Amino acid sequence: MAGEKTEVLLVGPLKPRIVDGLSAVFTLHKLAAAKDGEALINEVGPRVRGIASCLTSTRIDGPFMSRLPKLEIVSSFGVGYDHIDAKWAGEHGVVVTNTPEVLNEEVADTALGLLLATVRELPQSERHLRAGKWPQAPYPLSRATLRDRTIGIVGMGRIGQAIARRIDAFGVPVVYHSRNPQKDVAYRHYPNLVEMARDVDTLMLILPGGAATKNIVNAEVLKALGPNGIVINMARGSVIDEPALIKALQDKTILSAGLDVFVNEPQVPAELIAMENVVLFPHVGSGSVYTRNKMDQLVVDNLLAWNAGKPPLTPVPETPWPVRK
Ligand code: 8YV
Repeated sequence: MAGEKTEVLLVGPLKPRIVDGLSAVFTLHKLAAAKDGEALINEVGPRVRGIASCLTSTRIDGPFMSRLPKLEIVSSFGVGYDHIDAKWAGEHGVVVTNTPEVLNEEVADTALGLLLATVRELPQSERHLRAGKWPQAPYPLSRATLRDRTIGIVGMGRIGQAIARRIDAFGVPVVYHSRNPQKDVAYRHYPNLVEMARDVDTLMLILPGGAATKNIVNAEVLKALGPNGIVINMARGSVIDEPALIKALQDKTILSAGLDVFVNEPQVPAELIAMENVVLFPHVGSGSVYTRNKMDQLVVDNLLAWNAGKPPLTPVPETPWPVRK
C-alpha cells in the first residue's frame, strides 16, 4: 500500500545507532525483544523485505531466509559473514552487505597488540605484578622475541595488508599465504600453507571463515611451524583445528598462541584457559566505541541506500549489485 513503510527484521542486540537509524525509516521488528521469536518470524516473515543481522552466532541460512519470501537484502554487521549463506542469497536474488574498510585499522592495531602480548608474555608479566610476586622475583625473561621472527600472514586482504604495514614498521619480515597472490603486494607469496609454516615461526591468521577455510591450520601446519612457533588468530575460530592446537601447545610442538576468536565462542576450552603460554582475548578485534559506531552506521546506511532505490554501499562478492532475479 502506498506510503507504507518497508518492514525490516533486526537480528541481534538492540544497539541505539541501529535501532534509531532504522526505526526512523522502516517498520522495525526486533527479534531480541520478542517474547516468542518463532511466533514473530511466522507473523511478520511474509512481509519482511530486509534483515539487519548483528549477531554472528545467529545463522542466516537458506531455510531461515526461505521463511521471508519477500526478502531482498541482508545487511550484516562485521566484515566476516560466514554466518550467512551468501551463495544461497545470490541464487535467490537477495543482496548481502557487510561492513568492510571501516574496521581495518582497528583490527590491525589489535592484531599487533595480540602479537606483542603473546611474544613478550605481557599479560603474564602483568599477572605476576598484580599477584604481588615482583618483590620476590622479577618476571622471567620472555622466551620469545620479535627480533628474530618471520611472520607468515594467512589471508592478505584489506586487514592483512594493514597488519603487514605495521609489521614492516617493526622491521620484521613478512611473507603470506592466500589462495591467489594479491595484486600490488610485494611480500613473498606461498601457494602452500605447510611450506610457508616450515619457513616461518609465526602465523598471523586474518582470513575469512566458512567451509572453505575450516581447520586450514591443522596438526600438519602446526608441526611444520615447529617448537618456536607462535600462532595469532584474528580471523575465526573455525580456521584452526582447535583440539589439534591444544595438543600442539600441550606437547610443546609449538611455543604459544594468541587467540581473539574461538570455535564455540563465547565458550573457551578449559584446556586453553588453564595454559600459561597462551594469550586469550574475548573477540575484541574491532571492539572500540569509535569503530563499532562506524560499523553500526554502515549496517544502517546499506539499508537506507537500498530502500532509496540506490545500490547498497558494500555488497559482498557473492551477491554483486544489481542482484540477478
Ligand atoms: C566483530 C568481526 O567483532 O567484523 C568481523 O568480522 O569479527 C568483528 O569485527 C564481530 O562481527 C562481532 O561479532
